[in-house]
Amino acid sequence: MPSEVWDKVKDHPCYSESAHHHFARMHVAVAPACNIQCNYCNRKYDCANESRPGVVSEKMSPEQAAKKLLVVAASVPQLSVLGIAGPGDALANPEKTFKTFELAAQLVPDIKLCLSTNGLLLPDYVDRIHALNVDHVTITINMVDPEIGQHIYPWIFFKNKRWTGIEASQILHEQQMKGLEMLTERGILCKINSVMIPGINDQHLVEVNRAVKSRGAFLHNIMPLISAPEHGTAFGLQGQRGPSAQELKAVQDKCEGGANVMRHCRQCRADAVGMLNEDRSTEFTNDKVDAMEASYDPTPRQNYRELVERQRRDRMAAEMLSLGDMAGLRNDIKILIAVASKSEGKVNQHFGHANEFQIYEASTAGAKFVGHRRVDLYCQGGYDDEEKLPHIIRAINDCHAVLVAKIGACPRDELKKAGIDPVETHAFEYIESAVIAYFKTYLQQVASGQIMHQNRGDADIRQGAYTAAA
Ligand code: CLF
Ligand code: SF4
Repeated sequence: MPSEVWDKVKDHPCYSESAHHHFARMHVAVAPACNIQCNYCNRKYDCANESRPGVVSEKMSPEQAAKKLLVVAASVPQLSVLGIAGPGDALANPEKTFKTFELAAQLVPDIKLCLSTNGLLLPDYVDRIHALNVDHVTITINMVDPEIGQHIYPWIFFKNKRWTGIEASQILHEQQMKGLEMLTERGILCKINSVMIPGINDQHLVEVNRAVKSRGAFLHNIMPLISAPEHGTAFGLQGQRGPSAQELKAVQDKCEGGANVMRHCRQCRADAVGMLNEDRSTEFTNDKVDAMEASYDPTPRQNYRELVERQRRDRMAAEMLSLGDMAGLRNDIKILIAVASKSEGKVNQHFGHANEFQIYEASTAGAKFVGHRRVDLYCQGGYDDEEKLPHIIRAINDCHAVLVAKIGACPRDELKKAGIDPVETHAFEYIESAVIAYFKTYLQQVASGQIMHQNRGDADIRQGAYTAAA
C-alpha cells in the first residue's frame, strides 16, 4: 500500500483491519431524515447501513455532537474517527452534518472525519466534503443494475418528486456512480457498503465489486442482511432470509482480487461509541455529556498512537517468526480458527466473556482474517448460561478450533463433542502467530496419522449488532 494511503488508513478502525484491534470510532446521530426507502430499513429505528435496526438512538444537534466528541476524546484515547452515519442519511441533513464536521475539526484537530451516505445527493456535496477535509466517505451500493435495485428500493425522493420502481433505482444508481467518481478524482478514500440479500443481489455483488473498483473505490464491505421479523422491515416481514456464514464468506472470497474486501464490519449503531467490538454509547448519553467538562489534550492520544506502533511491530515480528518451518507441510489444507480477543490483536479473552469470535483462515500461506461471529455472552457474571452454548457453537461450527485465554470444563466438553478443539495453550499471544502455531501442530498431526483432516460444515450469523452494556 502506498505510504500516503497507509497514513490515511492506519488509525481508521474500519478502513484498516489491523487498526480495528487498536482504534475506536464514535458516531453522532445528527442526521435523522432520509430521502430513500430501503427494504431492509425500518425508519422507526437506526439506519441499517451503519447500524442495527431495532436500536433507537438519541438524536442531537451539531453543538451537542461537538461537546460529546470533546468528552469522548478526553476519556477514550483510542478514539480516532468521528463518523456521521444516520440514523437517516448524512446528506439528506446537510446543514447539520457539515456544521458538526466544522465544529469537530476546530475542537479536536487530530480527529478523522468520516461520512456515510446512500449516495443520492452525493454529486451536489462532493466539493463541500472535500473543502471540509472529510477524507473517508462510505456509499451504500447494493446494485449496479436497476432491475435488481427495484427489489431493494421501493422509492426515492429526488428533485422534489417521489420516484418508484425501476426509474427510482436508475436515478439512485447514476447518482452513486457519479458521486463515487467525483470523490475518487479528489483523492477521497471511498468505502462501498453492500448488504448481501440472498436471492436478490448475492451473486450480483461480484459485478458491484468490479464496477466500484473501476471507479477507484478503496474498500468493499459486504455485510449480511439483518432481517429479523421483529425489526419490522419490509424484508423482515416478507421472510427474506440473510446469508449463512459460509454463503457470506463465499461471496467475499469471489470478490478477492477486485476492490479490497472488508470483513470486519460490525454493522454498528448510528450512535455507537468505542472499539468496533464494543458499544459504550450508554456511558455518553446526552444528559451525561451535558453534565461533564472536558478539554482537548493531544498528549495522551499521541502517547497511545506510539504504543500502538510498538505493538504493531512486535506483532508483525512474531508472525514472521512463526511462519518459518512450513516447508514440507501439506499446502492443500485450509482450516478456520475462532479466536477470543478483546484488544491489542492478542488471544486474551475468556470463552465465557466473548461477545464475538474473530475468524482466521489458516493455511501454509499464513493466518488470514476472514470475519467475525457475534454471540451472546456465555458467562452472565456469577453463573453460566447453558442455553447460550448451542447458539455459540452454531456460530463457530465451521471452525476446527477456538483459541481462548481460558475456558471452563462444561463448554470445553461441549465444544469437543461438536468437533471443535478448545485451546488455551496460546493464551496472551498475538493472534496470527498463535493461529499459525496451532495450524502447524494440526498439519503435523495429520501427517503422522494421529488425526484425519475433514472439512467442517456451515455456521450461523447471529441477527443484530452489539448493544451497550446495561
Ligand atoms: Fe462509522 Fe462507517 Fe466511518 Fe466506520 S462505521 S461512518 S466507516 S467510522 Fe465501520 Fe461500523 Fe461497519 Fe460502518 S464497523 S458499520 S464500516
Ligand atoms: Fe434506512 Fe439508511 Fe436506507 Fe435511509 S439509506 S432507508 S436510513 S437504511
